Amino acid sequence: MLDTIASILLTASMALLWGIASMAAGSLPYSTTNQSLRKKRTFLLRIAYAALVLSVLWYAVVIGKFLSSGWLFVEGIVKTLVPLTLIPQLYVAVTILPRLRSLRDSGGEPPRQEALRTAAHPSVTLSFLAAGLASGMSAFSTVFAQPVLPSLVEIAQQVILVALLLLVPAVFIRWKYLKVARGERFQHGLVIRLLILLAASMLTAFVAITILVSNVLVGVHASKLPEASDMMNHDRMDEGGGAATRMSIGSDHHSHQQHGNSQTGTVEVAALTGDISAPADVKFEMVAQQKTITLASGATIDAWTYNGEIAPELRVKHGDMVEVKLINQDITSGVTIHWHGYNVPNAMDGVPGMTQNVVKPGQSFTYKFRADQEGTYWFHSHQQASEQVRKGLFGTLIVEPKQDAEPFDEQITVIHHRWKIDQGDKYAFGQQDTLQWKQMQPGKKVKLRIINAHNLSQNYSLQGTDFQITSIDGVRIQDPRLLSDQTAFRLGSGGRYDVTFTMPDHPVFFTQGNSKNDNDPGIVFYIDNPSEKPIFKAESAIFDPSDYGKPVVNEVTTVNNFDREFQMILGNKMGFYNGGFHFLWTINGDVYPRVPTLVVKEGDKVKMTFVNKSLAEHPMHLHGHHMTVLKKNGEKVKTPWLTDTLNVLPGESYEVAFVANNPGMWMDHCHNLDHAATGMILHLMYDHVVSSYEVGTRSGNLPD
Ligand SMILES: [Cu+2]
Repeated sequence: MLDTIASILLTASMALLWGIASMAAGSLPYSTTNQSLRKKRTFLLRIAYAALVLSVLWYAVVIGKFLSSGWLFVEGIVKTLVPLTLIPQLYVAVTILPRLRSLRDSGGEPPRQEALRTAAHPSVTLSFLAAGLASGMSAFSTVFAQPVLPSLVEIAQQVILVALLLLVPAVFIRWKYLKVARGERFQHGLVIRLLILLAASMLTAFVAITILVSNVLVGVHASKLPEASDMMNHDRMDEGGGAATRMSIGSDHHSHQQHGNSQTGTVEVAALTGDISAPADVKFEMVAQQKTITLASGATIDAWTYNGEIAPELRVKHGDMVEVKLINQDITSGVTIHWHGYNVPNAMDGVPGMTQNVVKPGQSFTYKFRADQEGTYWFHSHQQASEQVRKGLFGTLIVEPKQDAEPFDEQITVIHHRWKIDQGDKYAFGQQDTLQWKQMQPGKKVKLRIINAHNLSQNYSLQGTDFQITSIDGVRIQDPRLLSDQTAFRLGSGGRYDVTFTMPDHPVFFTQGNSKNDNDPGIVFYIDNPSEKPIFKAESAIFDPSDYGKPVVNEVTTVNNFDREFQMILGNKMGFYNGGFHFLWTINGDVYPRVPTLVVKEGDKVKMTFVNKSLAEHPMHLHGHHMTVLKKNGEKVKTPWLTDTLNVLPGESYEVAFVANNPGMWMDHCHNLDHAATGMILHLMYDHVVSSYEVGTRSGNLPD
């Protein structure tokens, strides 16, 4: 963050100084006396040295970033902006500045022809201008589009851009030089000189605007999402450096053949249901419907709900065969149910256009799967999820242990959401948007199942008691140590923690952030006096899962050679998505559908590296698999842990791994659903899986 601000300030100042230097250089040939030539030259040299010092500082910032955060954080800059600025500046430092320093003082008036010729030579002003443009483009890029692993084409585009912008000034500068070379003196007064400068500037601006407008038009057009696309038509594939897959070999796969074929070994997504022949142990019905909901404070929301409720709970036993019939009553854009973090077979994953067609009003779809993961999960619609989840199309899925009931006296599910009401945003635990008071006797064991169901990452705190975090994203932590109430914990969007404590002989307070406001959601556990709240103490630490409990040991924690390795640089830029101009959150510099699809073979051990170079947190959610976190910021974590939604903070990098053991086509996206809605999405695809679903407005399947 600091390095980004420093880079912006430094490159912008460099651009300014080089701009002043080029204007000063342009005025050298107008000198009528040796004294004025000398004065202008001295001024020019000072400005140029200052610009060079700033650029050295900027390179130092880049080197500092490399040393502190690693190569992946600077690769894009080093491969584009550094050479772009270094080349003209080196040229200035090595050839132009010595020439200007050696301008001979002829001692007479007016200045000698030779000195004026040297000063007017086009290479002088043009190289200053080039340095200025390169610095300006670097500042622009740092603000609007941090470069990520540029291709040769992109580098060529930048060089051509600089050349085009220099075209008009070059014509003027050369005209002046030829005049000086012919021995003509400049008689222009200040007004004429300003007019010449104005004409040159306006023509250059015209070129710049033409380039900008054509870029915008091309960008708008190119970013429009097609009316229909299927997942088989990705032009861009990333095989993660592993053995060739069916996708690159070609075969029948990439063509129009879209049905499973036992001879070629391909299988259709719709056939990936898992074994659901057994009768259901539990059956539910979920009716998607619009409903006006009143929050605890009295505020009302025009919600979109399942069963007319906020966060209905599905509670089942580990091992149950679960059947959920989704019926859409009146949600016009259609709905689905995605089982967040639950690694169901692909056909049950609830992503419209990938694993099923969206369920339109009057239609239904039945999900059936074995509840073979115990723990705290949630579900939500994956059709235009940024809007539908915000409006309330979500619920909780609690899978209890098969036999022994858990030794808790009280289990509370806290689904944290942010509602849009007329007055703005309102945080709530489900429907409870104000403080709740719960009586609890000392010695009682309490379990909070905390789910972050809104888009922003959130700190939580439990005041007045030591506690344990007993599971992360539904997965139990072995030997979790006690944490003091001075430890806050942070959940990215979609993430879940189970938090347990034994009620002490004084009140306990669970709250979002460090809110002391009674109009914010929170739960006070009291003994007899329902008004006494613990005095809030600011936390001094934040829970770190990379050093907690017993390390996870599994198939990917012990391998050194992965079958495939993928890298995802999370960034931001100003750009276009589906014809609109947005502040984009990018993966490897691009947004859906231009981010390559990751292709794996069943059984592959896969490593993924997330590098967050952007200015925001990104909870990265991979469907269908839990990821084992192996490294954080380049260092092995003490306790590898399992997650389905890894919150990556700005400046952080993580290495995670998983076994490709759940064939299908899976989304992998940022669970800040507003980020996903403008393209922070990619896909993971097994090379033998084919699909006949399509995404786009034609089918109405809009799976962000
Ligand atoms: Cu994001």
